[in-house]
Amino acid sequence: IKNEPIVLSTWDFGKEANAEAWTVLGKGGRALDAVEAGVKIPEADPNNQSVGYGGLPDRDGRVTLDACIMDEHYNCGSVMCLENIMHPISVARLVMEKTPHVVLVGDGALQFALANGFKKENLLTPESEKAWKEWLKTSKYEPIMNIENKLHKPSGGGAMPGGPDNHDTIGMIAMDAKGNFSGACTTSGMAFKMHGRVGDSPIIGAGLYVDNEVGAATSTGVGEEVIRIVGSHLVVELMRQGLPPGAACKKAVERIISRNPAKAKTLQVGFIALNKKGQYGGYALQKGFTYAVKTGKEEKLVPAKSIY
Ligand code: SD4
Repeated sequence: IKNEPIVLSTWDFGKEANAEAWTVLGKGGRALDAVEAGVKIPEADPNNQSVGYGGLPDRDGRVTLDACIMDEHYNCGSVMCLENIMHPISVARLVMEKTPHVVLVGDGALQFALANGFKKENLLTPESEKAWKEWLKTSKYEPIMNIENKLHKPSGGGAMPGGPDNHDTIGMIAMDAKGNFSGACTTSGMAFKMHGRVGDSPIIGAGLYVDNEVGAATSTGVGEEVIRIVGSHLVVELMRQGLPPGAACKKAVERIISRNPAKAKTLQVGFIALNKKGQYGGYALQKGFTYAVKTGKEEKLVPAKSIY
């Protein structure tokens, strides 16, 4: 069967990433290759202060990266707290394809990357270093979200400590012409986090889940809250039970609220999802979460519905 390929990704910068993914999907290529190629765009973009190169560092001034990838055969790979490597998603893919493991962390992940030809690079840009030094003056860790869209500046522009730029991750999910699904998720994590902190993004089931029988989901926002409910897996299971993607995302967001209503008001979490029919949707706790969609017929940014 020939399916209409489709790719979805988080935030405004998902648009450029989708365009790159399309260079694979549009030619009938594999969803796995598409999502890897797609998320490499923000990973290498120094103006994007929340993914890869140019990402905001942890509170010790170190840029530590989290990424995972999953294919149509339930294969998955992940790296956590990886430093000095421009494309953690490609290392995650190699963990999936070349090792008997799913996750490599920290120095082990770095050694594996270096042994496979990746180069050590400095990922802390002068802008991000400046933002960190600014943050050091108060050293207040406040993961408060982009309540307003206008506060959200995905393409650089002075991330405010604890402010709106504090968390953007690219999560990308795609279906190819064969009807196969894959997903990728990559981030420098919450700005000014404790050294060693890992969020939802590289955790299979939390930040990303792909089930070729059902569809795929990925998340962005305060990772701790997503991990608590194993968010992306929850969204996929809700779709398995028959909910459309948007409704499944909404239910996952409501689950976060039910766990701690007062806290949920102060932070952002967003999910996007795609099912076997090519239907898609997204939902967030707060206003201001957008996601990008591309098919052969359309290319757009969708402001996600939200609870608050
Ligand atoms: C994390 N979920 O490390 C990531 C951050 C994020 O938009 O999504 N930022 O918790």
